[in-house]
Amino acid sequence: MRGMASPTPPALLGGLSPQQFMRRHWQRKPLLVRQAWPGVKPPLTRAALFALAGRDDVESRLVTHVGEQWTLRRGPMPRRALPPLAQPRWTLLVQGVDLHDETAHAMLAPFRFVADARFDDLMVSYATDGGGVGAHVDAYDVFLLQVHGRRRWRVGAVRDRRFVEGAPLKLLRRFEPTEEWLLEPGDMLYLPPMWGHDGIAVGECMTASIGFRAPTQAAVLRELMERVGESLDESAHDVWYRDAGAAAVGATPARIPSGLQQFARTACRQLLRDPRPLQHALGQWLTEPKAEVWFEAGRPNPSRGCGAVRLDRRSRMMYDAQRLYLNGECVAVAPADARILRMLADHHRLSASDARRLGRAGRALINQWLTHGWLRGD
Ligand SMILES: [Mn+2]
Repeated sequence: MRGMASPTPPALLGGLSPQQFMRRHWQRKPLLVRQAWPGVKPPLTRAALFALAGRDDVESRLVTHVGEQWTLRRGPMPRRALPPLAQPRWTLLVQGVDLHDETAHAMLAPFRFVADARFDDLMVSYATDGGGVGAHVDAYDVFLLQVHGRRRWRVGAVRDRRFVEGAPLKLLRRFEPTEEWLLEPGDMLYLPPMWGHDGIAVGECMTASIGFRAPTQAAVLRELMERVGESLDESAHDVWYRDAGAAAVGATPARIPSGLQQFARTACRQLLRDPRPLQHALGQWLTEPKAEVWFEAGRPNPSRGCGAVRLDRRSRMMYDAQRLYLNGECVAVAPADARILRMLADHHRLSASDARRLGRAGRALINQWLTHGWLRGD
């Protein structure tokens, strides 16, 4: 990465081991780490970031403000839509930079002491002097890594979660910061979800936000129920509702019979008694590529040999006790192959010698994934 080594915990976490950090700070309280990443450089240049904001497969936002007057514009935006660099108080936010930039993607490696399932994206924000998005909260755990210039952060627990009415951004109506820090390049601030924060650029600056998704119960239910329904094995639930001996309905034929309600409830309960369909649906959902992601088709391994491979940076790969999940697909493989393919998921690469230990089915998967562009030859 431009000649700089990435730091590892405990240095990255100000002397805390990942275990200590997770126990004391994760989802609980902020942590400021001075020089978490000494010598850090922006993963991409300002010009490259602006170019990303011009693409329609990249999510970007431009926020400007004059006093209390905020303006939000959503991308894609051509370079000429961005204010001049000399103009203060504007910021450009580009989501999912890790999907588009190899250096940004490599910056995630030191943060893999948190489960991949929780990771969302790496956002890069560029701001001119005084730029920011106002005081707000996020539903995300986030590491705010200062990669260029300085930014002043004000942070505080939020009691009043109401927003300013009529503003294009969700700005906290009342924000009472209890801490204030000026972050220099290499400094990092961890924030748990729903902590109020307001970051204001002091001169031109760039910040990388490594964000971790905390799904809601509603999202889990919506996504999992749909998938479990789709994967339903009809034959296993080929049981008819019976109402032999049911009473005549008399004057209320439109009323839904309580026996039918009970039948539906029992069916759902029986379906969920087996945890596997839910686990499979969860794995598929968690590894589903984002809407804007597409893969360039690749080539399978030549001949019978199986060379070293690595996961494409856009691929999401996870596993549970039964299955492997890659980009929304769920595969069952024999235990010996599963052990090797789990290494691919954990390390994002597989050496040629490990790949050669795969059985025929495992090699076929590797070739299929190479063809999809989900894996790359190393
Ligand atoms: Mn935020």
